[in-house]
Amino acid sequence: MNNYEIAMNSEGSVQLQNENLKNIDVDFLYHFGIDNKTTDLEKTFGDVNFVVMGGSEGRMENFAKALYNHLKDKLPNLDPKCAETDLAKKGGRYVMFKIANTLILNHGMGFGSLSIALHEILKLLHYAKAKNLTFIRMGTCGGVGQEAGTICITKTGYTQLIEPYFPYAACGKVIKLPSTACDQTIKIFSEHVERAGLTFAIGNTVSTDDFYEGQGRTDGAFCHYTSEQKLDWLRELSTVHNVINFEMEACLFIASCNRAKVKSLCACAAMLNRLNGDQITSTKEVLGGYVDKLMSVVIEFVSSPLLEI
Ligand code: R2B
Ligand code: URA
Repeated sequence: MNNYEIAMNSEGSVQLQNENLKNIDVDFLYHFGIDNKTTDLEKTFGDVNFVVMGGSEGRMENFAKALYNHLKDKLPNLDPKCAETDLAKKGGRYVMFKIANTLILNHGMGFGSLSIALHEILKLLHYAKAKNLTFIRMGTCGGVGQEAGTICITKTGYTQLIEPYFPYAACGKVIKLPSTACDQTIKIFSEHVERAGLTFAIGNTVSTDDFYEGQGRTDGAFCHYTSEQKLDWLRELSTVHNVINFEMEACLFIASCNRAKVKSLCACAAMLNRLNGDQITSTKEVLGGYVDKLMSVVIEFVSSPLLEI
């Protein structure tokens, strides 16, 4: 079975694999402060086709505003309050906005908070009977042989031990979930990036539990290896494993989407080239500019089916 077959199901709806849910009268999506009894999920979320996730609350709020501004004159029925209405406010953990066909939420840093957000958003969209779904993670990363500003698009998410799957631990056992993203979605998205005139790379992403030693940095509170050992590892990742970047979520993000049989895409703007250093020293404005350019491409990508571009 190739990755495209893993990621697809005929109607693009979320395929949950949990018989226990049939015996739950009301499912409380605790971290969103939403349940499937007091909210009509089908009415509120049934038309969602894209889920755009990223780490920070502020970035996702900005993305919601930018998508709203892009669509407001073209879609006259768009709720003028949608970019200010945080649908997960009651949960107090994440922010969530719905702009036309796109659900936008933050996932925090690392696998723990991402995993919770994914369980709950996948259940929410299953109850909502949403179809033709694509999940996008829009983030930042450290480039490996890629210069700052490069859009790094993940083919396969790797563990920090350079394994091409996500090792999901439950009840004291590990299951290995395939973590290769949907080729066709990568192709369509990279055409949008190309049209926007941005530099991009498609390759493998190492998703780590840690920003410092986990990514071979020498500037953390601890470091038990030399700069030469670090550089040997980074060069081996690039030349032997076609690794283009480090971040902290792609492997689980893609694996969970594959498990639910929905399409997924991870695109991250590089903050630096790790072959040249560890510290991120560019100004906030410069770094923000890289993320803004990525956001513009994601806006084109999610709005093109609506505007039939
Ligand atoms: C990228 O940036 C964050 C760490 O600074 C982390 O969430 C990630 O994947
Ligand atoms: N995010 C990461 O996880 N690593 C980097 O180097 C930059 C952003």
